[in-house]
Amino acid sequence: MNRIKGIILGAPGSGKGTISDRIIHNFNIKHISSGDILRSNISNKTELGKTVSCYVAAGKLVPDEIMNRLIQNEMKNHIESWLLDGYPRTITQAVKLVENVEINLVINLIVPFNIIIDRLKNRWIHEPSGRIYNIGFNNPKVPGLDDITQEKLVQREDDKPSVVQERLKTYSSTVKPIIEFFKSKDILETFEGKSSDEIWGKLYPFLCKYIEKK
Ligand code: G5P
Ligand code: MG
Repeated sequence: MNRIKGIILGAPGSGKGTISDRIIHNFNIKHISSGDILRSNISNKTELGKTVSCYVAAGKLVPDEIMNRLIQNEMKNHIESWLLDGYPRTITQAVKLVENVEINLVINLIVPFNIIIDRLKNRWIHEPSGRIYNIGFNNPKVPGLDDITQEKLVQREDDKPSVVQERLKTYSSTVKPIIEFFKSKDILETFEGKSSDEIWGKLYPFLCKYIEKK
């Protein structure tokens, strides 16, 4: 497997973005985050952004037809290795995805929910780039400002505790068939841990076996 056509799966706050950052830093892979694309459309007030903002703010899933169209469009630009983060989120999305591309790796992250709930209280992001910070884990160099652009960091609307509960509930009720679907294709690899460092300690050597480092 020298070209990854992959997915990173995991609950909200399980570290998909954090681990993806480490992957793209070490390997030649493009990171495609459905949430980052939606948030950028919301903050730029595009037509799509206006349609999806109420779903995202409430922690509800955006309808499958919208997401399938959005991701198919995005994927047209990428023929090399890529990692999808946040998509697919329903079995309908998973089935649609494999109609169009042959996925060869699904990285499934498992982190206890009590840890996730604590982390999300402290998440700050640089919205234009999707860069992620966490007070106490990966602090920005200057409090409140992005390391690269020095622009202001913001908290995500959907990181309010009540919305986090809703997102975790949605995840728990939708993930099982997706896991089974990819398990049956023999491409699911699960990495469990209480921290991203612990997960990275297992994932990095695994990836090195299959793909060339940068
Ligand atoms: P997203 O954007 O896909 P989620 O909910 O799946 O959002 P999220 O919240 O982006 O996932 P993550 O990427 O898994 O979480 O986690 P992360 O950001 O890397 O880490 C969370 C925090 O913990 C960060 O602050 C990080 O620094 C910190 N952290 C990481 N590791 C550690 C650690 O070891 N220790 C500590 N202390 N901290 C750590 O989707 C958002 C919304 O968009 C819509 C939905 O409305 C969704 O709710 N959406 C879709 N709807 C339908 N279908 C789709 N396919 C959709 N995709 C998006
Ligand atoms: Mg994320």
